[in-house]
Amino acid sequence: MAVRNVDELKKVLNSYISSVEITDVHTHLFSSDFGNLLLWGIDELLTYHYLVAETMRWVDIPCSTFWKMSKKEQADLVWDTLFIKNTPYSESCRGVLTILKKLGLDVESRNLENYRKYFSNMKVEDYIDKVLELSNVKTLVMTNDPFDDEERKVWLESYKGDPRFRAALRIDPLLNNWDNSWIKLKQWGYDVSGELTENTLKETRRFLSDWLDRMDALYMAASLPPSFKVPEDSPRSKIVEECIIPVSREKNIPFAMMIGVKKLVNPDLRLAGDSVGKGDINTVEYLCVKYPCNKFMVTMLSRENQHELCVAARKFRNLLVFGCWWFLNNPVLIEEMTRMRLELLGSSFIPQHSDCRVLDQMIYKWDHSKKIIEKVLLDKYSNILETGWVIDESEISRDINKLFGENFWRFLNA
Ligand code: HDL
Ligand code: ZN
Repeated sequence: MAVRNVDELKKVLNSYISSVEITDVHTHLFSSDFGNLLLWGIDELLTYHYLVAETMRWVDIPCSTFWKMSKKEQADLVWDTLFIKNTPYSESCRGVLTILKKLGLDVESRNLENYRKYFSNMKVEDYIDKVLELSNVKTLVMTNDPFDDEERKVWLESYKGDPRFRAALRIDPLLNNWDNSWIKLKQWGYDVSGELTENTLKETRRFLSDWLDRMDALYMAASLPPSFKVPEDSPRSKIVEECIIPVSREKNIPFAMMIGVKKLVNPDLRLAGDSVGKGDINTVEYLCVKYPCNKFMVTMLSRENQHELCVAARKFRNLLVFGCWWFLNNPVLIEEMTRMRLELLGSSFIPQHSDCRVLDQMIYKWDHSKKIIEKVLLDKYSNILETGWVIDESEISRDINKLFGENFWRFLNA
C-alpha cells in the first residue's frame, strides 16, 4: 500500500516498529546454562552500576561501606535515594519504572516490597520467555569471556545452549593485559611466552580459534581505551594485526571494536568507575583500508567521535557502525546520533544495542530507543514525502527489518 501523507505514515511506521523482531547485537546477558551469571529481578535492577554511581552522588557514606551492604540493603538505599528522596529523571532510573509498568505492577504504589514479591515467585526460564516476548527480542548476543573462571567452567563442562542466546568472544584481557593473560593461556595448554615470538602468535591464534569454535561465536569483541592505536609498538597492536585479523578473516567473522573506555577513573566505584575519552578514528580507518577482506563492527563511547565514525563508514563498506553505547544511551544523544547516521549513511548501520546487564532491562532499553528511532524516522520519511516521492508500506517494513536486525546478519554473511 502506498503511503502518501504523514497520518498514514505515522500509523504504518508505528505498527512496524512495534512489531519488528529485534536482534540485540551486544548484551551482558547469559542463557540459563550460566546460572547466577544471568542477573534479573528488582534488586539486581536497582544495583545496576549506572544507579550505584548516581546514588553515590547523593549519599555521604564511603563506597567501601556501600560494598559491604547486602544486595537488598544496597537496593533499598538506591530506591530511597534516587526514587523517593529525589525524582527519577535519569535514563536508568526511568528505565526501572518502565519495566515495572510493562510488567503490570503498581508503579504509583512505590511499594518496593510488593515488587520484590512479584519477582520472588518467578522461575528464571519463565522470566526469560516473558522479557524476550515483551521486548520482542528474537536473538541477543552475549559477551563471553574465557578469562572469567566461572563462565569458562560452564563452556567446558555443562553448556547446552539456547538458540535465542548467541555468543561473542570477548578478549579484553588478551589485548589490554597481555602480561598477565599469556600466563593463563600457558596454563590452558597453549605454548606461549610473554614475548610475542612467531610461536606465541601462532598459539594465540589457536586459542582464539578454539574458543570461537567452542562458542560458535558470531564475532570477536574488545572494549578499548581512548589511546587504542594500530599500528604502534605494543603487544596490543601486534596481537590485533598478527592474531585477531588473520583469525577473524579465516573464520569470516567481524572484529567488534568498542573504543573510548577510560577504565576505573574512580576505582572505589568498581564497575561504575569507568569513564569516557575520545578515541582515534585513524586506527579504525587504518584497519579498514589495510584489511579490506576483514569486517569491523565499531562503536565509540565519546560523543565527539560520532561524526568522524559516520564519515569513516561512508568510506569503508567493511565497517559497520553500531549502537548508542553506555554514556551515549540517553534520549538526547540517541536522537542526535540516529539523525546523523541516517543523514550520512542511509539505513546502512545498526542504530542500537541494549548493552543489558540485567535481563529485565531489555524491556526498557528497547522501549525507550524504539520511540526515539521512530520519531527520527517519521521526520526522515516525511522529508521524502514532501518531495512527491511515494513510499510503499513494504519499503518501510524492509527498512525497519534492516535497522533492527537484518543489517547485522547480512554483514555476518557477507
Ligand atoms: O565493555 C562493555 O561492554 C561496556 O558495555 C561495559 O560493560 C559497561 O560497564 C556497561 O555495562 N555499559 O553499559
Ligand atoms: Zn557492554
